[in-house]
Formats: sequence, structure tokens, C-alpha cells
Amino acid sequence: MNGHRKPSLDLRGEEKGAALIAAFAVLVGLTIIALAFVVMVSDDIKNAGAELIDAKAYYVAEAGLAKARWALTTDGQSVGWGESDISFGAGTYTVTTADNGDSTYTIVSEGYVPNDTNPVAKRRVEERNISTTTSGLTNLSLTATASASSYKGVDTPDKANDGQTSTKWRANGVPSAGSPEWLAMDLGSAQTFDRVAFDEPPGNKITTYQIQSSSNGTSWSAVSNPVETINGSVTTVDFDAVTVRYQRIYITASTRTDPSISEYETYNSNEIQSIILGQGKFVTSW
Ligand SMILES: [Ca+2]
Repeated sequence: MNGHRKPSLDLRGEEKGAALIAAFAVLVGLTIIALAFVVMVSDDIKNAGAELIDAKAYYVAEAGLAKARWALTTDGQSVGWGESDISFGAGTYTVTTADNGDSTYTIVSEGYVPNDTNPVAKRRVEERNISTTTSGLTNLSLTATASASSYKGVDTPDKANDGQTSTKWRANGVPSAGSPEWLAMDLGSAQTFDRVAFDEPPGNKITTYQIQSSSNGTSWSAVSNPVETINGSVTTVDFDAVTVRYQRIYITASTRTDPSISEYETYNSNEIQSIILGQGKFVTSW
């Protein structure tokens, strides 16, 4: 033994080279995988950011929808109500309510982030097939205080708004232009109405009259654009909506000496009594 190392070292050197190449290959592989992860994660972050903004636009649109439901059911607004560019959270919404002409209506709300002028995200929410019923309109006369130019016997003014057609108000006199008879309703506070209906006992017919409104009970003016519809003993008059405390029927001619009214009703035809929220809810994104 001369202390030399075995020449097999060179052989091991070849092995070492092969190991280096393998290690390099593994390193390259790992680097590619790592880079791929970086790209994937970066895409995910980007996508998550876009999804977050879209989600915000969606919920802003939902806020507009909720506002419309509240406006129509609680706030006394009518179909056709809407509002635009309302700031809410991260964006703005524009909401409309439209009558479909078949006793249903549609609410459309659009949400924009950050605004509708230069939106990064937009979402549209529609609620359809919402129905309304106006069959149960509130007769405002029932809680009003009636008074009249005159009355006869037990047929006092309050019999015209007691909810019973078997009782009536009867004037004590012959109405004429110079000597009118009238029946008035004090609603207690200013209220909106656009329809009056009065029911007359058999044989009675008021032939010339005016529906008048007043804010103070002393100065009166005729309602605008009255349209009369007669159905049996009931005469309905529709006119441009007014918001006042007092109104009356001002009678200047009648087929009978003493004009009589068994029930005098007051309505707001735009009043929405009940709302059934639609079954179909559609979300459209773009
Ligand atoms: Ca009555």
C-alpha cells in the first residue's frame, strides 16, 4: 500500500457529474413549478379582485330593489316611482318600477361600482310578475266629518258617510245656482284623492253639481278634469289628484226637491293596497 487513493475516484467523478445534471434538472423542474404557482396565484388574486367588485355591484343593485319594495309597500309611492344615481356603499344604483299593463309590474335595479359614469363593474337585478290589487281601496270618507248646507229630520249629514246605504243625508231645500245645497267632508288632515263616488236613493237624481276641494274649508275650487261614470244609483267622478283636507259636492240642480245621498265615498285610485312579490327573480350581469 503506497497510500494512493484508489483510481476509482474518476469513476465516481462520472457518477458525480450525472448526479449534478440530475440535480440541475430537478432544480429547473422545481423552478418551473414554482413559477407556475406564482402565475396561478397571481391570476387567482386578480380574479378574486374582479369577483369582489362584481359582488359589490350586485349588492348595490339589490339595495335599489329593496328600496323600491319599501317605497311601494310602505312609503305610499305608486308604480312608476324610481330614482337614479343614488349612492350606496361602494357604488350607485338606479331603480325603476314599471306597469306592465296586465296588473303586474316589474322592478329593475342597476348597480354600478364606483359610479354609472365610469363603472368598473355593473350588475342588473330585475324582479318581475309583481302584482297589485286595488279592489280594496280605502274610503277616506268613513273617517271624515260630514257637514251640509241643510238637512231634513233624521237625514243628517253624517248618514252620508256611515258606511250604510240604508241611511242617507237629505237636503232641506230646492237646489239652484242661486241657492245651492252641498255636502262636505272634512278629512281631518290634508289627504290625496282623485275619486269621489256617491250613491243616491231610488227616485233621486242630482243633475248639476261640482266636486270642489279646499285647504281651509272656506275657499273652494272645482277639481280639474272631472270624468263622470254612472253605474245604476252610483255616480263615480274621477279627477286630477288633489291633496287637501276639505272637499264637497256642490249641487245646483236635482230632479227631486230635496237631493239625497245615501253614501258619499272618497278614494285615492293610486293607492296600492297590497303587493305580492313576484315569483320570478332574474339577475342579468354584463
Ligand atoms: Ca249612509
